[in-house]
Amino acid sequence: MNEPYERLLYSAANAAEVIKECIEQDSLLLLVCHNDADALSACGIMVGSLWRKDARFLARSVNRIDELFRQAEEGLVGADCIVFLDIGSGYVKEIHNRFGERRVVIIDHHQPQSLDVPKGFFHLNPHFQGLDGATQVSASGLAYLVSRALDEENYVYSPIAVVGALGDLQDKDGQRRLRGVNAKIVEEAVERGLMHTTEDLILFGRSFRPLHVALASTSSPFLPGLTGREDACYSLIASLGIKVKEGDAWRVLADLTEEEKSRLYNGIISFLASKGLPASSIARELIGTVYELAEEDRWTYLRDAREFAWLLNACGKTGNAWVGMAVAAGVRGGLLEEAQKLLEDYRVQMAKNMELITRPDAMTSMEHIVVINGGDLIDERQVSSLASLISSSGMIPQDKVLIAWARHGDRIKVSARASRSHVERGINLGSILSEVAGSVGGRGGGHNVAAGADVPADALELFLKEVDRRVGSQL
Ligand SMILES: [Mn+2]
Repeated sequence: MNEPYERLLYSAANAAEVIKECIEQDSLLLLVCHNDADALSACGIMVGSLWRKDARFLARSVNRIDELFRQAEEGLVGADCIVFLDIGSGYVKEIHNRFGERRVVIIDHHQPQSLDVPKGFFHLNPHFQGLDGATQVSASGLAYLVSRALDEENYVYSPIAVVGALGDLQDKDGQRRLRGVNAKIVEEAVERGLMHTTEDLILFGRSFRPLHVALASTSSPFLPGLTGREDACYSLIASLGIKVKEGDAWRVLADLTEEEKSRLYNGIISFLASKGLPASSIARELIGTVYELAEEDRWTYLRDAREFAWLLNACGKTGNAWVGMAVAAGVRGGLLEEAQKLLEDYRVQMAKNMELITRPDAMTSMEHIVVINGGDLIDERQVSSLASLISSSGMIPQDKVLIAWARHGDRIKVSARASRSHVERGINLGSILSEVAGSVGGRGGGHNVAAGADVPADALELFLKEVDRRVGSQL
């Protein structure tokens, strides 16, 4: 990996040069990102880095890149230099058509639409160095490499890069831990004393939250019947004969003996199996590396990196992206309290969504895909998080690709997830969704394992049939 990594660093340094020039010329920079945890982490890292340089900039998150294109057509985008984060690699031509006159930096890890980079553009994407953007590095990792090239002191953002990668589920490959470029960033964060890592059960808050609360907070994997249900978690733990208190003090996961941990683990598995869930695939998701942010207070939702990612998602998917961006950039105090409230509401909302979509009529099984019909019941901004949850909770058959959708006006937002074994057998969801969406008048793209699309509502049936057929033929 070393040589591609060196080349990636070189490319990141070049991206930093372009941004540095913009800052030195006192140009107005515009940061544009998507609305998920990785995007907000990437943008937060860049916001923090630009603050430190006293640069003039605006930052905004968009649900779809078309929002920005529409504003550009109305002459409402005034910046001299535009930096795209976690978005843009699939739209190089469109971006060039609208912003060809300006300086543009694209920092993204989605599959690039083409290898050509227009003049005046800078395009940082790990696929150019032969690195897999789905597992090796996320947009926040790339933004971090750029920010480090801007200023050594920006190492303080290394934990945020880890948060973003976990938000994009880059830790999923049989074992739940980060690899590749992500692992290098983890190493750096650990060396600087900003992060602790441990191999353990992946409960949110293993070292500081009462056991039953930690289990109820755990949402990656999502544990149906347990996530969001402290009462159920308490009774499960008690029924396993595990003491929840030592004297007056609540016990935390880290206090448990190995024997107690395995009793807990097996207890969770039998609980899920008793609900008819494919417990063994969920079980695999429950063990791995836990990433803790050493400098965050223990009472916050920022201490556990996976939970931090959830908090950012909660901000982004409820129309409060700016709150998440600010927290990722380092703002605390009242804004953090607001973000934590958003996460609490979001957890409840997602638990409700999970109940809605696991009703038999909400799921349709086709030959190679399972379709989750969100209809008007699910907020379109939450479709992709929901798809990730369902795929991580192992609730659908492993041999099928998951497609979830929800309506917004006369459009349909689609989100798709495949397993690693699909990819090994040749599936590339990014290209399938891009081509099929394009053929029915929509647009789509993404990674081999995870992709999204936006299509006209009246083309939904045709779209699903064609995706099913394409998945079959790629297999
Ligand atoms: Mn991303």
